[in-house]
Amino acid sequence: MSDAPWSRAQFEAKLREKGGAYHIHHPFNLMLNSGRASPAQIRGWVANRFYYQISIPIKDAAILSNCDDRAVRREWIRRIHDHDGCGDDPGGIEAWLRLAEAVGLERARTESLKDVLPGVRFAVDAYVNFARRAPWPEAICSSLTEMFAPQIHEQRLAGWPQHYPWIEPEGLRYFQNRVSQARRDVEFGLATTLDLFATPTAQKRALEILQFKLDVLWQMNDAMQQHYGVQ
Ligand code: AHQ
Repeated sequence: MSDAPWSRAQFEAKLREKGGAYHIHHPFNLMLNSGRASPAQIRGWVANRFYYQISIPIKDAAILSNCDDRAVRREWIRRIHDHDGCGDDPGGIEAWLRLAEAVGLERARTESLKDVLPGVRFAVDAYVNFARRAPWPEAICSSLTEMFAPQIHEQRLAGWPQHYPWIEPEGLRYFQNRVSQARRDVEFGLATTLDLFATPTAQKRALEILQFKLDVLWQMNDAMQQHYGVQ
């Protein structure tokens, strides 16, 4: 690498260039969002992704526990409320359980984690354990796969109602909520990453961290494709 760091714009462009490896391009997701998934494949995806959803606030709490910057903690704690709920808002985990019911999964079955595949569990646990031991700026950087998330949520909202009319529309509320939450998350996470990864070595490290998280999401889909198949 040259001895001069990338400008903010160049650094952001390098991060966004990694979107080609985002799981929106995974065959299992392409099947889901093009209307080719069977009810069993959708139920499998919802049951497995539930493990990711309940792990996110644990991951974010790990970041908070490592973070000595009060201003960052004030921002980051909102993510826990987004998932666990706060006040009258039941939160994203509850919304995911509504999605589970909407696709025909029993709440108790979903919460039992009985359907969570080893490959999904290991990938999610790798993400949580990374956040536990990495310096908090690195863990913040790893959340930046959400730069690409609004598009995947919008794809589901646009396509699933006609692809899968058997799914109760109320179940899709989680995706609706995430479009704006992801945008807000990324605004803070990206600005923090662009600020704190300021040397050529640090910027290269940020790209490696983002690739790790892209691999986590990709591996989850690999495990689901292997188990539930793709047509
Ligand atoms: O629903 C998702 C979510 O709450 C989060 C939090 C964030 C993080 O902290 O890593 N990433 C993330 C993602 C969610 N949904 C995924 C999807 O495809 O529905 C996308 C995923 C991400 O892009 O990291």
